[in-house]
Amino acid sequence: MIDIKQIKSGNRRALAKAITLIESKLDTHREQAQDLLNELLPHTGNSIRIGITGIPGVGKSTFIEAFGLYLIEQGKKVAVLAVDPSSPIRGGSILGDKTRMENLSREANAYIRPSPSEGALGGVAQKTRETMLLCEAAGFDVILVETVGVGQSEYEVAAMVDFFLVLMLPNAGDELQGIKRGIMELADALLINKADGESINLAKQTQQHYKNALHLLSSDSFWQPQVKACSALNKSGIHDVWGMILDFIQQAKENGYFEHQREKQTQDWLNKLIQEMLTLKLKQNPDVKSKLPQLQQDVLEQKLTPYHAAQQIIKLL
Ligand SMILES: Nc1nc2c(ncn2[C@@H]2O[C@H](COP(=O)(O)OP(=O)(O)O)[C@@H](O)[C@H]2O)c(=O)[nH]1
Ligand SMILES: [Mg+2]
Repeated sequence: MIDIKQIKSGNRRALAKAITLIESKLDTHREQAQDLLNELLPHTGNSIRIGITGIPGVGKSTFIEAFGLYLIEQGKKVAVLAVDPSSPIRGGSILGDKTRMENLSREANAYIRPSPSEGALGGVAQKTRETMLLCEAAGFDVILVETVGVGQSEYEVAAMVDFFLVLMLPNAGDELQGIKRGIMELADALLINKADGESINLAKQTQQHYKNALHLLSSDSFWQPQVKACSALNKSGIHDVWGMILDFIQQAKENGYFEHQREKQTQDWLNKLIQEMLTLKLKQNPDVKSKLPQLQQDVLEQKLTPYHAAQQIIKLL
């Protein structure tokens, strides 16, 4: 059994075990995991949750290593999690990247967890959320959630963090760099990475370009999204990024936005789970199972409207 006290004292093995339980597909494990989370819940919420996204190759892993090491120097405990639904195909993104985060992964105050390959209820993002809570209970004060900015997962990550950071390449001409406009609008900051060597000037131009572009996006928030530049490779600009995030958190806490956003996120999460549980219950209901094929057939043969078929199914619950 997993010892709550050990998790709370930051025991890595206990934490790893708990996360494995969270990620398990077995129903019994899921029950145990939820019981565990329930007990730990009062000890969660005390971290700064940062989402990091960007197209492959932009330097997320390199940045996370540099940023993570910097935070550890500042006395923080840093957990790195990933939401990456594409990982089963590619064999685990962050896992391969662990070599790139070699220095960080050796730190006692860092914990790197690759993306769970599959999510049951709530999907992969659900498990990442729950893992985040476990890490908070274990005393991690900064949680970095990485996602590859090419799918749906970045929306899910944005919905579970306090600050959402989008990494970009120095490339003023190419306007959106494969990052969807919707993602830009979620960003609390854009970070032009690889601002080093011959790219320094281009990075500055890109920074200005996005400053102008973001200025056009009207915002009724207290926070005007920032555009920064850094070199994850040379570890420059990292301090500035952290300063900006601290600034954001301080302001957000003062004006109530921080708490409000977390509440909203939890509410949305609850609603999503209710929907999913309903769907699951429906699928597993024996009456539904036995009646559905015939109803489907009737609908296909135009003997019954889809509305009536759906009604009959719902009545079975
Ligand atoms: N010049 C330069 N190269 C970088 C920087 N950050 C990352 N890279 C390189 O870009 C490539 C992709 O980096 P990686 O961190 O794996 O990107 P990810 O796919 O977004 O995780 C690697 O070869 C890195 O060494 C940087 O700040 N400057
Ligand atoms: Mg990577």
